[in-house]
Parts: sequence; C-alpha cells; structure tokens
Amino acid sequence: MHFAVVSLFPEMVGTIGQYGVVGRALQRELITLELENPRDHASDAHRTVDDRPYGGGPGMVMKFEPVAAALELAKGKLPDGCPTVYLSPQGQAFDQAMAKRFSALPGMVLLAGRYEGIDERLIESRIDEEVSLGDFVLSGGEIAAMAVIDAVVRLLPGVLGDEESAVQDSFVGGLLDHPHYTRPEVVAGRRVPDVLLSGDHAGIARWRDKQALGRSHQRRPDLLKKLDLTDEQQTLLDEFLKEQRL
Ligand code: 6GU
Repeated sequence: MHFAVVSLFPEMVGTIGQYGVVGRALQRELITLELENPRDHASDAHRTVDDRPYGGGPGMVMKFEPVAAALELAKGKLPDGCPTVYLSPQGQAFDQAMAKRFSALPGMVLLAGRYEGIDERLIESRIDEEVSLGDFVLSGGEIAAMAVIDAVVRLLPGVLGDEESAVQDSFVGGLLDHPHYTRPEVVAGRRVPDVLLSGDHAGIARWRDKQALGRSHQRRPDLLKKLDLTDEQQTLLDEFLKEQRL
C-alpha cells in the first residue's frame, strides 16, 4: 500500500517509518511513504503558506495554492484510485471499521493541517474524505495522520506475524480486548487467574471472551449497544456480572 502525507512538518511524520510494525513494513517494501511539504510550493520569497482569515478572528488559515500544489505532486506519486483524506476535528470519527476499509485501498494521500485550518475551497475541491480521531483538539493533523497509517498498516496482509495477528486485537469483534498476564505468577500481591495456568485451551478462550464482554459492558457500553450478542455471549456476560456481584 502506498501512502503520501502532505504536511508542514514532514520530518515528524517520517518518524513513523523508523519504529516497530510500520518501520518493518517499510523496510520489507510492503508499504511506501512519500512526504510533501506545502512550503516547498509557496510562490513568494518568504515561502508563505498561511494568511489571515477573511471576516477576522484569531489565528491563521492555510492558503489554497501551496497546499493544492503539494497535494497534486503527492497524488502523482501514488497509483490511480487513491483518495485524499484530510485530518481534522470536523471529520467523520475514525474507527477500526474505517481502518479496515482504508486497508483495501491501493494507497491514500493524507493531508495534515496546521493553524486554524485550511481554506474551505481546498476541502471542497480536493478532499474526498475528512477524518477525525475523536472529540478533542490536536495542534495539527500530523499525529492523526500517523495514527491512521499505523492502524491501517497493521491490517495489511503479511505485516503482522502469526504471533501478533490482528484478528485478536481490541475492536475486531467490536469489543475491548481481554486482560493479559506474563511471568511471574505473583506480583504486587496479585496472582495470575488460575484458568490461564490450567492448560485448558477451551476454558481459557471462554474466560477471555467473558472478560472482553465484561470490560466492554463496564467501560464502553456504547460498544456493546452496537452488537447483537449471541446467546453464548449473553451467558458469558451474565456470568461476568454475577462473578463481579453487580
Ligand atoms: Cl484529525 N486533527 C486535529 N487537529 N485535531 C484532532 C483530530 C484531527 N482528531 C481529533 N483531534
């Protein structure tokens, strides 16, 4: 899959290619990452990329022309059929289903804004989709673009080994993940749950499903409301709640 990111801080975005899962995917040429800086497309001696908002008010707005030129160059480096996505708090909420949808694309151009935002006419004429990480404000779209790339790349075939397979991740079944434990058996006065030491693989899978359901119920009832629980899942959740005496 091919990514291109348009950003005033391309070095910041480039760091995702230096670490972990995304770093390995880049080294193995499972993905490519192009970076384009609107400042390299400014037309004046000061390399101006922002200007004051029409109508007044605080802050600055990113200008149409340098961003449009950077987007055009970025898009030209990717295969046909790659959408341009603008990261902003006004976008549709990013989630695992959206990551999955993006992972089926040949690539994507990600536009990271700074300042108060980008000239609306750029969004209307050049952006296919506007995406937000959630209801809070970042100083720029770079961290959001990096988050989207990370979430998408780990879903690409061959990126994760069998050991770290994404099928068991949080949200894949629409639920939170179950708790995890490693050695020693007792730490901070707390024992590992007995079932995890039992070697009973069916029992372990059942316990993990129960924990995932219980934690989702307690911490993210909004997630559970979106699911139609099977009879087995409802039984596990009822058991969890009884065991918690809730
Ligand atoms: Cl995508 N951008 C910015 N600037 N802030 C955000 C965000 C995006 N998602 C949540 N907050």
